[in-house]
Amino acid sequence: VVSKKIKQFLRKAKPKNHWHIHEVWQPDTFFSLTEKIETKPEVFFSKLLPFITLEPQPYFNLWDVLRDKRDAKHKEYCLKAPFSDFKFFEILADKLPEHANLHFSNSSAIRYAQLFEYKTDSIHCNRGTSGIDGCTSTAMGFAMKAKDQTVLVTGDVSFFYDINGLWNNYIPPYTRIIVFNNGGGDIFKIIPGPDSTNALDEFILTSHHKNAEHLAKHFGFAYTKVDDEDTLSRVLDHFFKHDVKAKILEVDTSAIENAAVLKAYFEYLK
Ligand SMILES: Cc1ncc(C[n+]2csc(CCOP(=O)(O)OP(=O)(O)O)c2C)c(N)n1
Repeated sequence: VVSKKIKQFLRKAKPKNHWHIHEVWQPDTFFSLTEKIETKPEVFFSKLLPFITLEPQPYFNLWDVLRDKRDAKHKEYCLKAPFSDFKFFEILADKLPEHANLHFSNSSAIRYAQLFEYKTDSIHCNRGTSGIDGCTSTAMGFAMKAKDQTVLVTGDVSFFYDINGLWNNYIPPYTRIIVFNNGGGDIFKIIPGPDSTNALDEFILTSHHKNAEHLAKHFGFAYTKVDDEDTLSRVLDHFFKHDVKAKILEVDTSAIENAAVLKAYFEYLK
């Protein structure tokens, strides 16, 4: 569970029962675990299904109506959202091919990612300790062994931090990396706390003006940079197609108040 708000909501809700279904690992994330079910979810549900009716219950309908309302607001906001990290994730969800293995880095990448739906189910992120170290290495290791294309979507600081992950002679040419460069660790403008200190820019956000162009060349990747919505859409129409080289696309949103666009989104949903 990535969202702290959802985690807190479920903890406060104090459910009467919480069953965790997994072969080996049943953490008590919501402080209310009542049953550890040591099997695969598909085995559990195949045994459960014959005993239950799938007619919608009032509780389901309650959430279903809320979700419809949220979906409508989400669509409205997307229509008017300016070019930004938020907009990039919206466009990505639309353009990403069906069979991609999608890897997200920490931290705003995986958070934005959760606001949209993708055509693929192969979605990965390290949320153990939520490190920005290793996101690229993990994705490149995965890419080497995967049959289908691997696509890493990463923030700029995570990308520069784990740059040695590209020092690998076996990265398949259909591998794709998208760096959304918002000029620092923008997550610290999004989460409450750091945004109220005057040390934010230099010591927490670590603002910078670097880009990935020379690193892309150094590691033998093709490189494209975009900083507006129309070009981004056009580039993404071809970006995932097979080619002779692995590619890096840099989406430059460093001149934009990305955190404000995201905060306005959550306000709009209320
Ligand atoms: C190894 C490690 N060091 C520091 C952090 C703290 N941290 C979390 S997110 C982040 C900044 C990430 O910035 P970026 O990759 O540009 O993405 P964004 O802020 O847009 O999410 C940092 C430094 C961490 N998670 N892991």
